[in-house]
Amino acid sequence: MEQARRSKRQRVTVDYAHLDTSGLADCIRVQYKKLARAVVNFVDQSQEEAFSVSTVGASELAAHVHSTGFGNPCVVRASDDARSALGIRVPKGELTVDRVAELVGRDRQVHTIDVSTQSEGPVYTLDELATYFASPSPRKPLLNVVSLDLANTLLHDMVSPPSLVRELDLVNKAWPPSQTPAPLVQLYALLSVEGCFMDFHVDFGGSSVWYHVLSGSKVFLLVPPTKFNLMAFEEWSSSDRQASIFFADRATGCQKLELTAGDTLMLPGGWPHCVVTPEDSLVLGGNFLTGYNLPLQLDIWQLEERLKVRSKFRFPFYKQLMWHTAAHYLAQLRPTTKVTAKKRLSSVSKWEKEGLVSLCACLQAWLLQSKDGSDLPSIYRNPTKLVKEMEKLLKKEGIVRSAVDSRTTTMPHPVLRPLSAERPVSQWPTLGEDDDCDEERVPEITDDGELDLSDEDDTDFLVDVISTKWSKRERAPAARKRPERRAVALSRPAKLKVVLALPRIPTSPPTKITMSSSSVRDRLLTNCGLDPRISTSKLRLKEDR
Ligand SMILES: O=C(O)CCC(=O)C(=O)O
Ligand SMILES: [Fe+2]
Repeated sequence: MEQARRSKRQRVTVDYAHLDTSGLADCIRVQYKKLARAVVNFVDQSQEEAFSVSTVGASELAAHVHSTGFGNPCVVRASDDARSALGIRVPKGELTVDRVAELVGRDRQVHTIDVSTQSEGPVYTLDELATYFASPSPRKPLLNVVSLDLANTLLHDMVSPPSLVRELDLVNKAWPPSQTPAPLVQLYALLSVEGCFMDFHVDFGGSSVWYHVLSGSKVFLLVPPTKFNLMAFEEWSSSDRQASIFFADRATGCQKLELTAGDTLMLPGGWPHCVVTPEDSLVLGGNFLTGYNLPLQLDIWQLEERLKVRSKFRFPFYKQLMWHTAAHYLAQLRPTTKVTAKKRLSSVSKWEKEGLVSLCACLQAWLLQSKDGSDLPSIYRNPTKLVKEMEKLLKKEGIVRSAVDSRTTTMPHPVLRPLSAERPVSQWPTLGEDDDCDEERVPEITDDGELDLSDEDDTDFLVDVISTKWSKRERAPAARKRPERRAVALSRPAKLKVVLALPRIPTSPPTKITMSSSSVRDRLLTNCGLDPRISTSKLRLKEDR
């Protein structure tokens, strides 16, 4: 009986309807409903203080981040003056998807993520997206928009990120205005319908994120970027079992964070995370690289290289930005007179200085690798001298250790289980009455004459679980609002250009990995000085970074 039942279960199902256009890899279905439920029901693991999420008052955020070097996620809860204290500006009145379409341009094309495959979905116009949002839940297909770039739109001029983000962002700090174009990834709108789930990922280039919920709610599961967790993440990202394994089962110290309207999250770079959307939500957010997180940012850049993440999914002009960053800090560190030297050195924090050691090593490697110097901005005539001078200044201060982030702590000896030992999502015991998605379904023919293999069209479970929780916490979730259905206005702001969104899709799309999991595993273990032939269940990895 059990045997027969199991044979009917599948880890993933294949969307045969799109096989010819997308290829097999893009058609792997993810059991997002079960994964989302696991996130919502997740019980936090014991935390190392260095890695726990801090709840801070809006007026204390900047001081907290500067005094801790932005090592842990910070959340500022909604309050009457939170936005103004953070320096966040949003349009007056309610911002609906329909209004976004009005302000950005109804014919503007947006990239979507198909939640059931975690890959690129159809391209919609904002007009189509507004209609999609106005349709009743559950929507089919389930689509998430996380990369609506607001640059050059009317909405852009009505919105500002937190002032701290503008202060930390290396593009603001170090990118010379004469060098165009600059990487513009600081301001996006995220439009997500009820039931959306974004599987574990690290934002591109190890960039940090600001994330302000305008309406609706979100549930994050955050994974501390310890050496162990990042190694497990790389292995999971490279595995052909990625779609069927809940990454949190392989990581340690995961934390759940629920956000409702008015809340703001500052997530430092390099933290793997996944996100559930329990109700239609509108979020403003963006990405930025900082001088506080250089070692981890560079680690993630290297991870993207190893995973062969396509340039379309990567932080734009990353190498150029790192050269400008080095030049910026060199100007800060370089003593001009004896009096100013001391002052200048103390204006650069210990985290930045440690990070600069990693940056120098990386720039040197890039110089050695580069055949044509194409990623080196032409304003740097003598890049070797630049790096050497920086190293000398840092050495003089006694900062010589390379690739070290002093905040990374020892976690209690996690055991790296072989991926094959992981129970696939499809074999989880049912978690609720409506849980039917582990059954392989007989394809049905839809009204459109298409094969329907969707097995996860009921998302109400999320709303139930979340609203029970909120009522317990006496924090009412924002009312579920649906944009009014109304006639599409024909007048469009004529001067608006259609600006293609910079892709900001997760660094490790499940479909594009070419290495076999066993070779990745071998290499990871070898990198850690471990013999890959030893059974991994016997290995204990020490956090020693
Ligand atoms: O809000 C979401 O659904 C995903 C947010 C996120 O992590 C991202 O866009 O990188
Ligand atoms: Fe993200």
